[in-house]
Amino acid sequence: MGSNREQLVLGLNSSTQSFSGTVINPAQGSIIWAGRVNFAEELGSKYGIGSGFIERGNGVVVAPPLMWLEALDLLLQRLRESIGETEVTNITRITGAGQQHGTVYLSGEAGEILRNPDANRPLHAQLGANCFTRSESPIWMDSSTGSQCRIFEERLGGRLNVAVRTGSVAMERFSGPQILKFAMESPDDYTRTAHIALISSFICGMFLGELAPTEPGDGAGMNLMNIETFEWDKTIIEALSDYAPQLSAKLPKISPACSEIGPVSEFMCARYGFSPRACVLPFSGDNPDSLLGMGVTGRDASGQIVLSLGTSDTIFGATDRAFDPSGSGSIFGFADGGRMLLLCFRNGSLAREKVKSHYLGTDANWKDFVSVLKRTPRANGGRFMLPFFAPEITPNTENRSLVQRYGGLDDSDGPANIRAVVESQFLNIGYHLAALQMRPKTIRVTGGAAVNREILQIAADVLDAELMLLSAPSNAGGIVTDSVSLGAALRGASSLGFSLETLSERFCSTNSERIVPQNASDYEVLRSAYAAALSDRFVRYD
Ligand code: XUL
Repeated sequence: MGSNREQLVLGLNSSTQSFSGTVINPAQGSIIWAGRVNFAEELGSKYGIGSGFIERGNGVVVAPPLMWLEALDLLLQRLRESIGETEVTNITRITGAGQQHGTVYLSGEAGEILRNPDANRPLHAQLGANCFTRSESPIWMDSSTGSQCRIFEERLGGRLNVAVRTGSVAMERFSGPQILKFAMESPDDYTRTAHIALISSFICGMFLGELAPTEPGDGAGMNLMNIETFEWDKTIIEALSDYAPQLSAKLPKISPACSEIGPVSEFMCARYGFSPRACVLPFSGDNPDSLLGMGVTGRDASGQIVLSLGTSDTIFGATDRAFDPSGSGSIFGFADGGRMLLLCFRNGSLAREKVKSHYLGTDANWKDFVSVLKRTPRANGGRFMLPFFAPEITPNTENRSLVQRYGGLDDSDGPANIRAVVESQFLNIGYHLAALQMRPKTIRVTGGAAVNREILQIAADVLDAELMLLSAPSNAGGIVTDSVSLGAALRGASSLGFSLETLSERFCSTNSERIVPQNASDYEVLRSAYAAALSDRFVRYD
């Protein structure tokens, strides 16, 4: 084996709209490669998807697992072409993350094929229809399982008890209610299902050449894992067994996030040039790995909050809490063995995108959007909205969209509506942070929209917090926007003997740009008006 200095680590991110990867040299603190396959641009017409998913109506949102495999094939080919065969053989750890909560339903045949695929053909051409008991996977945007959530609550003695056991109240997008719905609506297909993978463990299995375990970060996004023991909760599984028999046997194992779970498969070595000495670690959820990629680890971790402006907007940080009594926050396992808290706002980039094309036309770009923000007044003359164009997760709008305008905001006034969406999204985030008694003075920010300084200034002012961008290691340039694949790579590197703290110091420099709140007091009136509008519509449970 080469010395520690030559060993590279590959971190992957199978997210909602793209599949990306980062290769790092942990000893040198450098990024060797970063690449991405965009689903809509590169595979959209083949799989009939728009922004990476398909809306089937009634809150059902799915994506085809074969698309993720085809994107992985493209990404790994690009990796080899770009860094060359020798560097690929220097990769000794491989891991990654997936969009959370989504599930893949596999028949007994899938395991067989995975063990011995033909290296001359990509996996998506070999895992045929017989391997899946359901050709489309429900993803985190699905909000169709309200009645299954009620079953969880009834069977487990109420809403709060589900949260105490699993770290989250029963949530529509979580895998447990989704699995229950599948078992109730398609019992024969459920019976034929030998294995239910998370999106992350499904991709991990491609590297291992067998069905892969999950870990406590992504496992917690199912409402099936006990948040104290990090094992499947037998009481819950038993309570659901008349609807979903034999569930334990179908679930992946749970391994620690930083453990080595086996060598990379012969197929992966033959097809993409990996070395047989490369080890695979469990794949995690995109948010847990993003937390690591944003440098939150170690002794001072619990005060650090991250805002990720992606397909969804999310807020998360390390925590000692085991559940959130208000029901909005979710607790997941974190790679350092502890826990993290997350709030997920579904109407993130897609809602910003929607108003952009509605008011500025489908050809408009983000520059046009920003120029509107520049010429509209801060706090919008008191105009704001409940900006939930698609069913929202926080607050839970229960499978309905909810757009309501206030302060004389006129639907036909494009510029005022564009500003209102951005401001109101951050008013909503601030409202829910305050409900959790969280009033961070500094927030680390990442995700695609983090490149947009005008949006960040509004966020800093509305949230009354300083925003901190992480600079990518100098050789990679720029700021960290794919903190997920970077975080996965850091987790992989921890199994080479580097501590997470050392990796964080090397890769997650906070010594970069800061966006300071300049006009926070301008938003005082809007903050209270938003809180009043929201509490008018939503009952809080705490
Ligand atoms: C988190 C959540 C989303 C997905 C997609 O609970 O649903 O953030 O992980 O990124």
